[in-house]
Formats: sequence, structure tokens, C-alpha cells
Amino acid sequence: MTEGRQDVDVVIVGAGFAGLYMLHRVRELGLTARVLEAGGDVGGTWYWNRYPGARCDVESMQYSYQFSDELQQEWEWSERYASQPEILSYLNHVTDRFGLRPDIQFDTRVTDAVFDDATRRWTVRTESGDALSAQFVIMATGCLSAANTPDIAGASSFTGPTYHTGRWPHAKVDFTGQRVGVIGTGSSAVQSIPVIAQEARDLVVFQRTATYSVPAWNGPLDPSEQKEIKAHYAAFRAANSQSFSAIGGTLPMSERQALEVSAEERQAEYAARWKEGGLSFLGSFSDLLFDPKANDTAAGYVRERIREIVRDPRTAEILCPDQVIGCKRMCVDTEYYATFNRQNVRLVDLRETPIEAVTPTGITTTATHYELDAIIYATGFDAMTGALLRINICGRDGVSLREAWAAGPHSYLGLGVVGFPNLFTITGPGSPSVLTNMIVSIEQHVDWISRCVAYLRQNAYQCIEATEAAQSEWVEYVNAIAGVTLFPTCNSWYLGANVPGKPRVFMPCPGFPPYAEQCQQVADGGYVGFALSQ
Ligand code: N01
Repeated sequence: MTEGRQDVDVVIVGAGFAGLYMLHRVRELGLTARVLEAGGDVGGTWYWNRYPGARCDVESMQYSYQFSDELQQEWEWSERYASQPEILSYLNHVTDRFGLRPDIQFDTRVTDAVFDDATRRWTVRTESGDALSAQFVIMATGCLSAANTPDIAGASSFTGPTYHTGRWPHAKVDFTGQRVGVIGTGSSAVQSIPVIAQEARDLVVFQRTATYSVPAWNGPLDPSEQKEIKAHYAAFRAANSQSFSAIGGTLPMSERQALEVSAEERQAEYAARWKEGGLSFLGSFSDLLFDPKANDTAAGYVRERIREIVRDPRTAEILCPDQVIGCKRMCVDTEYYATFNRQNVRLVDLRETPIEAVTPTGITTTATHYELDAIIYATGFDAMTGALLRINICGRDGVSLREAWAAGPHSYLGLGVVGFPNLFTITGPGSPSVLTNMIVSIEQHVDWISRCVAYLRQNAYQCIEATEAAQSEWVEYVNAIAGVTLFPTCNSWYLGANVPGKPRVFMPCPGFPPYAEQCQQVADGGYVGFALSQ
């Protein structure tokens, strides 16, 4: 051991779903590991996103680990869509059940990870100045963890409290009697606005881009339904993993195309999916994410529902999105649109009257000034690359990840990067990640990495690194798939378009089943596209 440094086989950054399972697996391999976590406890996304109404938009019976049958049999979910507190208590249960806590260091933010060409080991440094030396570094830093707060003129002059949905305080925030402003109308806003509206005196929603949202119809989970799924949980999981997004449902992805059926049939399909609720709405037809005309039929259906729900016609029109549905991540809500019928809720169309500045007492748009007691930034994340690039990761020959990714993230399978030996990224850019049930993608990556590390050890390899050729081919492949979809047609965080100056690159790889198959083939072939060295 180098003086002042702790030596371990593996450093894992992050103690969310990915980091916890990764720790469990590397310990099973008999390796020494340390998890470094910036938060005060486990949970990752579910530790930080404590805003009112926070819950998952993937159903509880699917949004959980499947690696342990005992675990999935013993845990009882209470609702169709689990709330943030319930998911956090699940993760605490997992942590304690598998005895993971002793290897996790909390309140520890990683600042640097530097590869030493001579020793072929990584040195990982933390904000408090600690250093660890490790053969492998595994980034379990999450795709949506680096909060994005826009740089609005005068923001720091506001005298009331400000919140970011992704950095919500642990103690309850009481908005009773207050005038509250929410900036943003993505998933976090869509979930929190209906809840905050019930408490606040006045709620002003500042919308730049209108959002498509489908009702969750959340409610208690029927114990008999839960029992039924548990009776054949493995088959249920396996079937779900075969869908495009690794998310199953009672209404699976249709094989029909929207324009090959009559208008009545289309309407009936959308109505059935709306009634069912949730993300399966986008599975109504197989071409919704490929054909703009097909897409417009689904978009039009949602706009009709908005106009039906929202009583004030002008407010309804502002709430009607005009981009491709599904281009930005669709939302799943409880009473989102109906909340705009409340007397205490106002909607501001920032396209018509943009924000000019935050003032000491509120927000000024080009039209007027809104007096506020609190401002909530529901402005999302520097997605997929943000958490990685906020750490100074330096690979071979002193080249940093920031330099390597200056023109956008380049990765092989979203798992490894040329120039960064023995560095793995769980659900990294170039993998299906955010387009899927994250837990399925996380488990697939963790299993792949564990198998890879075991293989290296068994065959006395010291290093693994993606090759330039394999990485370039993969980047082209992902671009080609994204290029035939409608995803690149709007300014989404999938493209990095929400962060000024971020290269516009479609980051996730659409389609879980073919991706998982390719990863399997790479491993079966002895890590094809990676260079292994002794
Ligand atoms: O963030 P977002 P989020 N001025 O980026 C607006 C997951 N998630 O935290 O669209 C004014 O979606 C921005 O406007 P625009 C889920 O994958 C899951 O809500 O850029 N507005 C947008 O309306 C989700 O997609 C759950 O024009 C500004 C909003 O802020 C992802 O996390 C729950 C602005 C940001 O929306 C991110 O969701 C919550 C500015 N300067 C989140 N800058 C589940 O259900 C940004 N905006 C599991």
C-alpha cells in the first residue's frame, strides 16, 4: 500500500441502484471494493429527488432488482407506481440485507480519478483529500444526477428560498400560504406541481416547452396481482426484457403501424392505452417513433385530451405540445393538466414572454413581474455525461475524459472508453440506459462488468481497454439507429440540448434486446473490440 493511500481492487463511484449491486457482485468475486458516495446515505437518484410527488414512472413490480429471487419474493410494494420514500426504503433494505454498508463511504465526493501509466492503477481522490488506489474504477454515477440550474440573470438576488427538484431538502418544505414559482415542465415538475398546488396560496408555472403526459392512474397494488406476478417472476422479467425499452405491461408494444389501421381503430387503441395509463401509450403502434405522420396521430390524441381536461381554452392551448411525442421523455402524471383548472394556479408561456430576470422578490418576464415567496427549479439535469465530466477523469497519457469527449461522448457499448483502461461506466452514453427500465439496464451492465473482471483475473490480464476501431464503429452504429428515429427532431436532454454549449449528440442507444445480445456476443467472444493486456 502506498503511504496515505488505501489500496483496493475496485473503486465504485455512487451508491444508487447501480453502485449497490456492483458492490454486491464484486464482493462475490472475492475482490476488495470501496464505494464512494457524495450523498449522506444510499439511494442515488432516490436519495436526492425528494420533491413532493416524486415517484417512479415504471411500475413497482418491474422497477426493482431481479438478481435475487429471495429479495424479489420478500419485498412487498404498496402501489402500482412506487413513491420516492418507498423506493428509498427498498434500497436501504437491500443495503442491509446484503451487508453492503461497511464498504460504502458516504458524504464523499470524488474529485479526480487518474490513471498511472507506469503502475497501471487508478488513483481516486475525494473532496476531503483522501486517495484510494485501485485496479478498476466503476462509475455508477447515474444518468440524471448532475443537477442543471440555468444561469438566469439575477438568480442569486432572490431573497426567498430556492429549490432544485433534484436536490430537495430532507426536511418537509411547507408551502402553505406561499406564492410559489416553478420553472420547468418536465417529469419532475409534472409530478410536483399537482402536489404543491394543493398547499401553496398561488402557484405560477413557467413553461418553455409544453409536455406530453399520460395519466398514471396510480393506486394501491392489488395483493393478488402481486402474488400472481411473484408466482412466475423470472418469466415475467424475461418477457419484459424482450421489449424495446425493457418495460413490460398488460398492453405490450403493438406490431401494427398507426396509418395501416382506420382512424376509429387508432382512436380506440389510444383510448385503451390512455385508460390503462403509463408509458405503454407510446407502444400503441410500432412506428410512432419513426414516422412523423404516425406520431402526429398520437400527439393529436393527447392534445385532444388536454383540451378536454383544461377548462380555460387559452391555458389549454399553451399546454398543448407541438413537438413529436416521445421525442422528449414522456411524462406520467396524477392530475397534472387538471391542476391548471385550480384558481390558485397560473401558467406563463415563456415562448411568448421569456424570463428576463430573477429579482429579489420574484421573476420578471418580458410581460410582467411575478411576486414570489419561493422559487423551484424543475430544470432537470446535465444528463448522461454531466456526472462523469464533473469529475476530473484522466486516462492514459494524461488525456482527460473532458478532452476525449469535447465533441460529445465516445464510448464502446457505453461501457468502456478508448484511453481509459479498466474504467467502466454503468449505463454510460452509448447504451440503452435512459430509454429503458433503468434497473434492467443496470443489472445487465453490472453482470457484464462482473463477468469481465472475473475473466481478466482468471486469465491474468491486468488491463482491458476499448479499441479505437470498435469504439468508432459503435458510435456510428448508435448514430445510425438514432438517425432513423424521430428522437433527434427536438431539443431534448437525450441530445444534451438542455445545457448551453453541450455538443448535440444523441447519447443513449435505442433498443434493449439487440444491445444486450451484442454485449453478450462481445463477452462470449473473449471481449471482442477490447484490447486485453497482461
Ligand atoms: O427535467 P427535464 P426533469 N428556462 O429536463 C425547463 C427523469 N425523471 O427533472 O423543455 C425555462 O425533463 C425545460 O424546458 P425545455 C425522466 O427521465 C423521472 O423534469 O428545455 N425553462 C423543461 O421543461 C426525466 O425526463 C421521473 O424547453 C427551463 C424542464 O425545465 C428526467 O428525469 C421523475 C430552463 C426540465 O425538464 C428529467 O426530468 C422525474 C430555462 N432556462 C424525473 N432550463 C420518474 O418518474 C430548463 N427548463 C422516474
